[in-house]
This record gives sequence, structure tokens and C-alpha cells, in this order.
Amino acid sequence: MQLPTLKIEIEDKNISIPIRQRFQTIIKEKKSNLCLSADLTSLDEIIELSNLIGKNICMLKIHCDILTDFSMDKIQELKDVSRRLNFLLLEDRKFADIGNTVALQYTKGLFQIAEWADLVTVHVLPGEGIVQALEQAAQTINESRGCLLIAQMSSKGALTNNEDYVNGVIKCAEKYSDFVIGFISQSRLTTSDKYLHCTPGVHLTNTGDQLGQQYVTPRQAIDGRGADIVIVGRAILDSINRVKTAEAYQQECYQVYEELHLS
Ligand code: BMP
Repeated sequence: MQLPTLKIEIEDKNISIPIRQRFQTIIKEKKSNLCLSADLTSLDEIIELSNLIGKNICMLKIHCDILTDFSMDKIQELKDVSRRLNFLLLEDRKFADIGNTVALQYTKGLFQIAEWADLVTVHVLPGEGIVQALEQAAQTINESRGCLLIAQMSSKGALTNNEDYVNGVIKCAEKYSDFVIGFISQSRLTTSDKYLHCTPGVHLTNTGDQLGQQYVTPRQAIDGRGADIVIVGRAILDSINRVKTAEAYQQECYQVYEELHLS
């Protein structure tokens, strides 16, 4: 007699929760609105670091195209760490092409970004078709996915920082509000708390670098510029003790956030 085949479904408890809700829960549960920008060229090093700092962050941002040792096995390992230590993975791909091309860049090639990145960053420069294409492509994945629209940049002379452009970005977010969960921004763009405002260009001691990056402090980013999430890279990566520095940024960022939003 032939036995019926048993269909075993391995449930990831996170799969069914919409990404927006998951993000908000992580921030509150972990008391962290800190995103580490892990701009390192070794995925092994990122995995090692995220094992140490994962408890302090709500999100880890990477640039997969700077990695010299990328493989799907390793990125799966990073994804496992992110699930275990409860933070989101953001691929800062800054998509900026026509819909058909970005759908391929998102799902195919060496990186297969849609397979592992909870969130991606997107320029709206080519028009809203870019977001439509990514949202459609994300529907082929068995987990909740989302994106952050780049509304304003931290770098000196950024052409994104004019009112018409930003208004276009906000309109696009409203049209695709299931998939767009927030912005990369330098100011508060909407009163709706549906959108998480994520602000890079943050450093407690430096005011900029030699290549146009401009920094503000966590307090200026959150209080002055309306950030929900603070994105910090070299301030942590270049410090003598990355773990201690990440803890200090987590505390400072969440304290200011709590004063403003939760008191
Ligand atoms: P750092 O804190 O080391 O300056 O790094 C900032 C990170 O945020 C970089 O990965 C950069 O690509 C990203 N970023 C930024 O600095 N400004 C922006 O406007 C948008 C970004 O994604």
C-alpha cells in the first residue's frame, strides 16, 4: 500500500506578518530605532558583526554590490541571524531604472535581492512604474516585502532636495502604500505615522566626510528632522569598540524618540 506523502510546511512565524507591522513591533519590543549601515566589503564580517550588534538594532542595511564574498548561502546565514535576533534586512540598492529592468534586478542575477531583503531603497526619478514593478515582483515571494522611497539625500548638493520632487515621492508613496512603508529622508514629509522616516547622515562627533556626506547628531535627526529610524554607518564601524558604540547610539536614539513620541 502506498502511504500518502506528508506535506511538511516549515513555518517562519514572520512570513505572514506584514512588513510594516513587523518593523513597528521590532522597534517597540527591542527599544531600538537604530539601523546599522554595515558598509563592509566582507559578508563574513557582516555576519560576525550582526551576531554581536543584532540585539541593539531594528534594521541592518547593506550594499550587496560591494561584497567580495557574496553567496546565496552566506546571505541566508545573515537572514537567519536577522530572524533570530529580530531585525530587518535592508538592501540599499537605490533602484533607479524602468519597471521591467528593476523587476529583473530585484529578483534575478547574482544577488536575487527579493529572496532575502525585507526592504529595498528606491528612487522615484523614473516615475511610479518603478514601484509598481517592484511590488509586482515581490508578490512572487512567499514573505512580506516592502520598500523605502528616497525622498531626500544627506549629501551636499543633492538634486532630490526640492519641493516638487519630494511632493512627487509622497504622492507615489500614497498610491503604493501597501508596498511603500517609509522614506529615506532629511525632514518629516507627512503627518501620517504609516510611513517610517529613515534618516542617514548621522554622527555624534563628525559633521561630514571629504566626499560630500553631511552629518547631524541623533537628536538633530530625530527632534529636528523628524526621523523615526536613524541610520548610522562609520560612526559605529570606525569606532574602537563597535559593540559599545552601537549600544550608545541605540540608547541615545531611542531616548530622544521616546521623549518625542512615547511620553
Ligand atoms: P555613513 O554613516 O558611514 O556616512 O553611511 C551612510 C550610509 O547611508 C551609506 O551606506 C550611504 O549609502 C547611505 N545613505 C546616505 O548616506 N545618504 C542618503 O541620503 C541615502 C543613503 O542611503
